[in-house]
Amino acid sequence: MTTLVTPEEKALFEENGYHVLRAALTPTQVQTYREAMARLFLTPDDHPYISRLFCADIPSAERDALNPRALWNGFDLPLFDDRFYDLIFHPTIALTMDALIGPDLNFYETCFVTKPPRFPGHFRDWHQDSDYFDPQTNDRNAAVIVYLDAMDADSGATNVVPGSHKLGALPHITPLESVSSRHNEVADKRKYDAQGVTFDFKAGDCLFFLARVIHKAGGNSTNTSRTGLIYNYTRKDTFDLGKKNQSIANSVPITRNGQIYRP
Ligand SMILES: O=C(O)CCC(=O)C(=O)O
Repeated sequence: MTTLVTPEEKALFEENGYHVLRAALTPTQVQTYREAMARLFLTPDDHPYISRLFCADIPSAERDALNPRALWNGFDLPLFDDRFYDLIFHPTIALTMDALIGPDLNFYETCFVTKPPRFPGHFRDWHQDSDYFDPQTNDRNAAVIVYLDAMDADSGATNVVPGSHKLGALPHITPLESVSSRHNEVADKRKYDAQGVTFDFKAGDCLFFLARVIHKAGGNSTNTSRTGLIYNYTRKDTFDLGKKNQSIANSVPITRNGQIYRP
């Protein structure tokens, strides 16, 4: 098996809490998931699981024609398209995650985040994903963002605060701005602006980061939507000590002994 993560990259991941992998998806694979997202964007209002999808408050006239409901976030993606289930087992992604937080992974949660045209930089502001998951038996819970569109500092690229996983669990609040995600964010968020770093992502690139790393979605000042698929994995001995996460595919075995698990 090819080494997907070098010892130096693993050491940097433990130090900074994140790892960038370029071209994890082929252009054909990117197209497959873009088509699945295009279908999800057209989910009708009477779909039984519509409550798993969230709309941004964007006037109809300003919406992206391909995303008429102005969806910006959604969970449990396999409810909407089998292709989102397949992605969980993508060998390059799952085995890279195994090398970073494993050995031996189970699945935890699926979601997407779309940054529509003129998405504000504070809309999905600084937070730790672990605020939704704590308490867990250990910190081996990490997300991978799979970029389906190019994103840079002006078009929605994710920002991370290097080393911030070492701060432990920080207090979170509901955003105070009138236009916002209404999702949890760190209480004193503006102090992280100067510490954040971002990247120039191409479609098919991936960003892996521990659930305790402080991160945010960048603003999008362009005229086109930018989407990332965000999948969380845990090491198999990472358990919820509070309410059990009941997301689709939660606790499904993904890697064992350095290989993709196949029943
Ligand atoms: O899409 C991004 O760039 C980050 C989104 C995010 O952090 C989240 O919604 O938890």
